[in-house]
Amino acid sequence: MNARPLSPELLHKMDAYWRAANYLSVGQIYLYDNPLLKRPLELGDVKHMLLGHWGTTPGQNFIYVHLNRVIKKYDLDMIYVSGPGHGGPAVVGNTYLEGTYSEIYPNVGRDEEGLRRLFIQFSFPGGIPSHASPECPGSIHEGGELGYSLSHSFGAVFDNPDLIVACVVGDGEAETGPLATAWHSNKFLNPASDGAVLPILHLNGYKISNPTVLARIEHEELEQLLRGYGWTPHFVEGHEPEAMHQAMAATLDAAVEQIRRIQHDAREGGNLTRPRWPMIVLNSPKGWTGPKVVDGLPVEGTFRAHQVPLADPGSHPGHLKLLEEWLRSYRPQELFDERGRFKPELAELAPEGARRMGANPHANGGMLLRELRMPDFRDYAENVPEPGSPGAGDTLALGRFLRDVAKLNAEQRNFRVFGPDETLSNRLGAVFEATTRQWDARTVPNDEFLAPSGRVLDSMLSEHQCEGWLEGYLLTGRHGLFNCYEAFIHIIDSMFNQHAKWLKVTARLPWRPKIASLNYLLASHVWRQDHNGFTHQDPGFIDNVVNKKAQVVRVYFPPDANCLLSVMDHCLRSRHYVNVVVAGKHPAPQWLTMDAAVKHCSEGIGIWQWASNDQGSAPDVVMACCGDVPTLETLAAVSILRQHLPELKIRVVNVVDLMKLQPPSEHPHGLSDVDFDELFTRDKPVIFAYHAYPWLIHRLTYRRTNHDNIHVRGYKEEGTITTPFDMTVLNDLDRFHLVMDVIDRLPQTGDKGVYLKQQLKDKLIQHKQYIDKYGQDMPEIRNWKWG
Ligand SMILES: Cc1ncc(C[n+]2csc(CCOP(=O)(O)OP(=O)(O)O)c2C)c(N)n1
Ligand SMILES: [Mg+2]
Repeated sequence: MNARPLSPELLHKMDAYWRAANYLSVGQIYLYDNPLLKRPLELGDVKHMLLGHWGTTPGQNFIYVHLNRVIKKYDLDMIYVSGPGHGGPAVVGNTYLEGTYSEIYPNVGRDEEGLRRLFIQFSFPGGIPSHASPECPGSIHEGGELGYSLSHSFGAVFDNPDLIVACVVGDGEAETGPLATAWHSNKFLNPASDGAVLPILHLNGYKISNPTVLARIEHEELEQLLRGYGWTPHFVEGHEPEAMHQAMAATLDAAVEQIRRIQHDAREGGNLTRPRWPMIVLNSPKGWTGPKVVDGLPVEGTFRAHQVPLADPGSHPGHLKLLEEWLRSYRPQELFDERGRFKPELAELAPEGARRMGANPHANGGMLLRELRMPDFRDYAENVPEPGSPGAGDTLALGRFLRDVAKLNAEQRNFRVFGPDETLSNRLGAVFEATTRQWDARTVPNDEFLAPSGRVLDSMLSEHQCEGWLEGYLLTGRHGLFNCYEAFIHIIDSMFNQHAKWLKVTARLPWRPKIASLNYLLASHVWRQDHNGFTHQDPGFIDNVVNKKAQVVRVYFPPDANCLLSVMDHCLRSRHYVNVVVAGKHPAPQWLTMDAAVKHCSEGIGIWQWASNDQGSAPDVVMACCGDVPTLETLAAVSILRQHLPELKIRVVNVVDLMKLQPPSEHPHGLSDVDFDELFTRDKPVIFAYHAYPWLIHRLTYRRTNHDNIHVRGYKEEGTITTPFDMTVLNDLDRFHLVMDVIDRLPQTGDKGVYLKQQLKDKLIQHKQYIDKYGQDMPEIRNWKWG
């Protein structure tokens, strides 16, 4: 390794570039006016509210300047992921210096007025957030919620063989579960057909007010830890700028050359043995180059540098002086000319055109998005000669469709299926007829479907990784699906939140074209956890999802396989949403032919006329259902009612698209009040059997005319290892309870109703006795058929 690769001149310029980025960063945090310090700093030049994070920023500026050098030297296709994204001033400042910022936001031009605007807008009402937010060119990762940088980076490089993601990992961020597990991503990367991630662990020693664990273990332990995760760590340590520039440059050269060698060996030499990819540990002071001591307390190189080191120049005259000294220490007059233009001899250090990290199209995935080649989902239809025909399992049919989506897009390499070891369990196994699981660690003879490349990434038991990889994959312009047990998708509640926020904000940025939707398939759901029981019974993810902006979220409950196919076809074609699809994997009755399913799913909600008998008159009761198991129980309840109380007029309404229930003012899918009243009536009892927690239905319908008459049954946290039917009984969602609910609300059922109710109560006791004795549901339940 050449220990001093930088000529004195280049070193001098790079240091000046770094000073410029640092100057812009401090300017963003503090300055309201006087952007070039042409006159002495006054209190009026300083913002009233001082917000932002200085601590991480100079280190990230240092990294960015050095990445620019290697991009130019090696003509790299590289993007930057800022794990500690609160260092927003760094990415904003650097994209400004390289010119991309002003190209997107011409209002923030490359002159004195532009600088003033750049400074004011930061953390200012009506301006930009203080993170590597969607507004920032070149960002695919806001980094507000720490932990996902490395998974996002790997998602970005799958199937992008020429791309390198430089991923800055905060040493505090590295303590989070998602980040800790993400080091293992290197076992899933194919050096021939994927790109590379260069992690840069930013070991600045501190978080907000604590040291970091990785900074307080021995050097040897840290090195062993990273080696144990399969990386080759290179350490760059110190604080003296000149030595650090040389060390960083030498190390980056070595890392890039190592990446190139690995890729060459794999691509030209066919060597797909798992490589030990390089990574960098940058051990530099937190708040490097900032104030050393403030009010008698050390700041640079301590946790006190995390946010705004000089917090209150208004009431501390000394702080104003320190701030001016700090800003002037970067010698702005050497960096910007009289008019505020970045000096050309420095500006030329940045890469050009799309090689600039702020302009790289991979960081604006919608620009690269290509449509999926889709098979005709109707070709995978289940044959449904009559409602209630047996089906082998809804996800089974979907698996065949996904198999062919994978096959048709194998050449484009832009579709992947993700899952935490559950693709087979969720009964999507058909995909393995067309592809394999991508896995670059060792294999032994009995392994199944593992190969160095494949469309499925489901061999790591980490919902965080699945989510992070998929998000990174989507954000860089590709398509995918996350299949997961319903209960455990909660693990990524918070990651979903962040992605939904990203989608909301980017939807109104005209320079960011839309990306493919994030599709969840939640199979193995609450009602069928026969052998797993209570721990696996939790449909609450949906409640979290509907909190997010209506433009972004969609929730679907296809009641059978043909509906599932139709819904998933729609989801895979859609853009910029989060689609949640809940489906069953067990053998279950099928209700709709493909033609009927397409119509029903297009409408999202509708009367099932074949199951209703209120044609030509007002119904006495509306039996609504949403979800495969609630639909089954509702239809079984209807058949009991039809047999015992034939004079009752019953309307069956099935809901596929949950968002239809909301008013159109709340969700773009919402039914108009007129349409809602037509379906659910203005005054008749509605017995609503719902897949998940019942109160969500109330929340969605509380403004509807007939809300007071809507009576919802759903999961009420009663569960255990028991029979499928008993699960519904435990939660009062079973057919018998549904019938009793009707009788209770219809006085006209009179004595006939009272007698029927008594029989059903007896039935429930009989059911309990039967399952206790035989360990399965009664034959009349197991063999029940519609019609
Ligand atoms: C998941 C999560 N937990 C807590 C926080 C609050 N927080 C913001 S910055 C920070 C410290 C980050 O430390 P580090 O990753 O080392 O970043 P740096 O030192 O570069 O600022 C914390 C705890 C957060 N943003 N995200
Ligand atoms: Mg830190």
